[in-house]
Amino acid sequence: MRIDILTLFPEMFQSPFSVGIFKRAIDQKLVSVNTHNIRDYTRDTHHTVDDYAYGGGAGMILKPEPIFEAVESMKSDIYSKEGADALPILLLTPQGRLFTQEVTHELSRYRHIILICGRYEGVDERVRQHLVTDEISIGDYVLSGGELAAMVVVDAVVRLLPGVLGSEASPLDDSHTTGLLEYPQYTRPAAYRGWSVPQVLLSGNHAQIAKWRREWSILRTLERRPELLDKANLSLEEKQLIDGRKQS
Ligand code: 6GU
Repeated sequence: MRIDILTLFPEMFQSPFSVGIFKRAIDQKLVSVNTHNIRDYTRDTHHTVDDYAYGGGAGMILKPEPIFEAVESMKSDIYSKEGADALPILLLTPQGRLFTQEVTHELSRYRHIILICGRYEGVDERVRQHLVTDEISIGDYVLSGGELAAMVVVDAVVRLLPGVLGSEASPLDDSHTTGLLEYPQYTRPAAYRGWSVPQVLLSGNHAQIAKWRREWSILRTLERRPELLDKANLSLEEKQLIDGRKQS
């Protein structure tokens, strides 16, 4: 997968992509992440990227021309005109569609995506109307710019790409993919400061362990995020477990 990021602050993206699974994915060429400075696409001597809002008000607005030109130059570098039509061009903005695990799966199916980091005060509306194909928000709070949100999106999408996680870990088991939160996890030592690991996990009985984990996933979801249970795939027995808990 190829990911292009348009930003005023490309230097923000250096450290997250130079460690861990990201670095490995980039080194193995499973993904290429390219940042582009919007300022490089200005044509005036002052390299102006923003300007006052028509109608007044505080805050500067990102100008349309450098953003359009950056995206267009990228498209013409890579595609014939038709090929670029399906290319997702995503604007990161608090006004966007809420980013969920479903959206990560959706985005992970593209061969190429372009992310445009807005800034909180705003982006000229013509970018929204005539350039971007979708707008994404990572939650109901306000960040000073779209950069951190873009990193969140890229992280969540890249770890789903084939070969990025080791062979054992499967993104299909993730919280929010199963619709349930994760069960409690332990590692050695079996007893620490008198706190013991649940006996069943030491038993070697895989069926019992799977049952214990599934139950804890369900109970933990019930306790912390009950609204997720509506979408989870539960057996009749599991629904009864929940009803039992609700009544007690
Ligand atoms: Cl994508 N951008 C900004 N500036 N703030 C946000 C956001 C994005 N998502 C949540 N808050």
